Amino acid sequence: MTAKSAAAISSIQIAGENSADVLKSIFRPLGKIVEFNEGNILHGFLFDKDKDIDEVVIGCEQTDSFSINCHGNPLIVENILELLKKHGVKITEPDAVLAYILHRKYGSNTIAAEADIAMAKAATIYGAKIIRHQTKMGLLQTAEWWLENLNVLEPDDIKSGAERILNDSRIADLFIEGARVVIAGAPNSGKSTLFNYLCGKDKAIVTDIAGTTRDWLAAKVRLKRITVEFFDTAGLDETPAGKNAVDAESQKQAAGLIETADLVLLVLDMTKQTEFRISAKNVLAVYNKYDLAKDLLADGLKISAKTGSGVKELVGEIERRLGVYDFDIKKTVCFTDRQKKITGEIVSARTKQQIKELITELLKGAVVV
Ligand SMILES: Nc1nc2c(ncn2[C@@H]2O[C@H](COP(=O)(O)OP(=O)(O)O)[C@@H](O)[C@H]2O)c(=O)[nH]1
Ligand SMILES: [Mg+2]
Repeated sequence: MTAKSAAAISSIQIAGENSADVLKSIFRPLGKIVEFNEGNILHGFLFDKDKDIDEVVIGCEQTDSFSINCHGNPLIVENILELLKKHGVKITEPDAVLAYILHRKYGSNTIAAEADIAMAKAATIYGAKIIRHQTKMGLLQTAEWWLENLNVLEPDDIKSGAERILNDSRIADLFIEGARVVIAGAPNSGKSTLFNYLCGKDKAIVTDIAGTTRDWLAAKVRLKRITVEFFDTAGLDETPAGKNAVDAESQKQAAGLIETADLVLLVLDMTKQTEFRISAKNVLAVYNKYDLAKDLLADGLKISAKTGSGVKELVGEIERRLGVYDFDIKKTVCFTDRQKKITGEIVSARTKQQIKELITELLKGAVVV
């Protein structure tokens, strides 16, 4: 379960109905606890014939799954894997072990099993709460209710319900995975200054020389409700594309980031009369250097990236624009690609029988790890 490199501790997961028997034949306990019962933690040695291989701590997680925590020297790990193989254990990928353990734990409640994996990766506590909600009410309850009432429900009601779920899932994803916000704009408009202010340290170099930021920088910042990864880009058109390979590449990278962003902050320099347009699906214009241009009247968000004034309002507006500001975390959503795919298929299903099969698949299909 741990990386194949040197570490203080490595963890090997063993699962399957004969696991306890295998462990009994290769483990010599040191402590008082010698039974491989659920919940026990055993301390002792793994041995091969009369030779000790390593001192280990074994966690008895379920009757048929255990974690062997050994020393993190790759050679020791290799020796333990060889020992296990000798006793008939098949070495497999962590995903396969996880799928086995989840199936044992949750049976055919696929949504609960998926939640177990997804919660561990959630970017914020709100994300984890959204996921947990789907295992009790939310998605589980909705799908079960559809199935039970299939005879009296109109297919269109289910289909529009599924469509709503997919729409809400897009926002839920921002809580679960975090959002990508790209800072774009003309050279010297203050993109790097804003980026530094938002991440609370001087990560990007700020100068008066246009074109200082060539490569993009990224930093994850916790806002009020979600985690946002901000990207400081080379200003578009900062250098004529094609002038040299590095400039052309940084233009390409900036364009690519803008395309995949959840939101683009377009930083405009209030002291200059330049027009700057950008085509992206979600753009928020930010008027910067307000401290130098207080008399100028401009509609919109006015900030000073240098002094930080207006940045708090900007953060609020970012969350509003992303739709997370007043999102109800008790909404029904999908939180895995598998769930989204099936829910999308429900939207375009033609018959009640198709809908029935898809809902059953949503509830009981195999977990994709
Ligand atoms: N007075 C003032 N200067 C700013 C502000 N934001 C940026 N600057 C200055 O504008 C120049 C360009 O800033 P920089 O962040 O490197 O711009 P970038 O090219 O868009 O990344 C630097 O000299 C900054 O100190 C601001 O809000 N007020
Ligand atoms: Mg810059």
